Amino acid sequence: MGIDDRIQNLEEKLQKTPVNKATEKERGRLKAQIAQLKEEKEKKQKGTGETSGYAVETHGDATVALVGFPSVGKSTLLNRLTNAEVDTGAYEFTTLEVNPGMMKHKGANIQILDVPGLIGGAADGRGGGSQVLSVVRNADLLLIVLDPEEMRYEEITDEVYKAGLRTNTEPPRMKIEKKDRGGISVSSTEDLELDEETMKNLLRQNGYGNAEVIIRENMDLDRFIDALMDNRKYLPSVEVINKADSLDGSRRSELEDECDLMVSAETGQNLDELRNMIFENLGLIRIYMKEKGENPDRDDPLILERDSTVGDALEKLPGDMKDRFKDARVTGPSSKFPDQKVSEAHVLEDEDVLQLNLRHI
Ligand SMILES: Nc1nc2c(ncn2[C@@H]2O[C@H](COP(=O)(O)OP(=O)(O)O)[C@@H](O)[C@H]2O)c(=O)[nH]1
Ligand SMILES: [Mg+2]
Repeated sequence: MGIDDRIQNLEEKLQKTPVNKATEKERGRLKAQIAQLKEEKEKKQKGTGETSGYAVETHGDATVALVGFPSVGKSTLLNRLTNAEVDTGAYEFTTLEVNPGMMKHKGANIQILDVPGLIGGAADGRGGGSQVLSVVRNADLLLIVLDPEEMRYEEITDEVYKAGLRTNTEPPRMKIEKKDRGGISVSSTEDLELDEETMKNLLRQNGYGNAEVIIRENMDLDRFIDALMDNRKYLPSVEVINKADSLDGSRRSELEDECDLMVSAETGQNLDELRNMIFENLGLIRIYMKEKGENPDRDDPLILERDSTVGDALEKLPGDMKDRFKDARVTGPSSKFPDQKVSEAHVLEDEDVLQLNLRHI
C-alpha cells in the first residue's frame, strides 16, 4: 500500500472513532501515525527533487504569502501592492507558478508571493501541493484573501491547517530533551488534561525512547502532536475581504466583523491600511541610523524584527561592526532620555535613532 492510501485508511479510521475519554489513546495513536506518514511523504518528495526549480528565493526584509481561492483577486492585489505585473483573471488554481512582487513600505522591502496552488487540495498533494507548501513555509505572514460573494473561510483555514501551518498562535510550550537512558519522563507546570500514558506512547512512536519532557501549558492532543513534529510552522495571518467596491453600505458593515480589513484591489480602497497592517503583523521595526554630529537617515531605515537588540542591528549591518563595537547612543521610544548610552544587549523599538560608537582599526 502506498503512503497516500495508508494515510487515507488511517484518516477514515479516525473519523469513525467516536470522540470521548475512552478513545483518547486510540485517537492519539491514529493522529500521530497520520502526522508521521505525512512527514515521511514530504521528505520523500523533497528527496526526489520534485521541488527543484520551484523554490522561490526569499528576498527583502520579510515575506508574505497570498492565499485564497481562484478569482478572489490575489493577482490584482499583488499588482497593486507591489512592482509585479501579473496577468489577472486568466489563471486557474492549478497553476503551479508562484508570482513574486516587492512592496516597499515604511522603508522595508516586503516580498509578496502569490501562491495560486495552495488552496484546493494542495495539502494532500494534489495540484503540486508539496512544492507550494515549501514556498508558503518560507513566509513570515499569510495574507488570506476572501471574496464577499463566496467567502469559504473554513475551507481555507482547513487547508492551511492541513498544510502544517498554525496561524496566530504561539508554538506549543513544550521542551523535549533526548537522554541516553531512563525512559521517558513528562513533567508539567500546569494541570494537564492529557493522559500520561498517551503522551508517552506518542513520544515513543516518534523515536523518543529516552527523554525528559517539560510542558508549560495545558495542551490538547492536536497541539501535543504539533509539538512533536518538526514540520509545523507558526506564523501570523491577516484576513481581508476584497472587492469591497462591489458591496452596498449595509452589506459592507455586516462583513466588517468577519475579517481584519475590507479592501478593494480595483479601486485601491484601504490598501494603505493593509500595508500598515502587514507591516505591523510582521512585527517589523524601523531603526534610523545616525552618524555623530549628523542628522539621522529617515528615508532608509534599518529594518529589524520586534525585540531586536543593538547586537542584532550590528549583525544586520554590512561590515565587521560587531568586532569594532564600543557602545551606542539611542534616542527614541526605547531610550530613557535622548542620547542614552547603551550596550549590545539594549532592546530597540520602532523609530529609534541609533548612533554607533566604533573602534577604529
Ligand atoms: N469589483 C472588483 N473586482 C475585482 C477586484 N479585484 C479583482 N477583481 C476582479 O476579479 C477577477 C479575478 O481577479 P484575479 O486577480 O485574477 O484573481 P486571482 O485568481 O485570485 O488571482 C478579475 O476579473 C478582476 O478584475 C476588486 O477589488 N473589485
Ligand atoms: Mg491569479
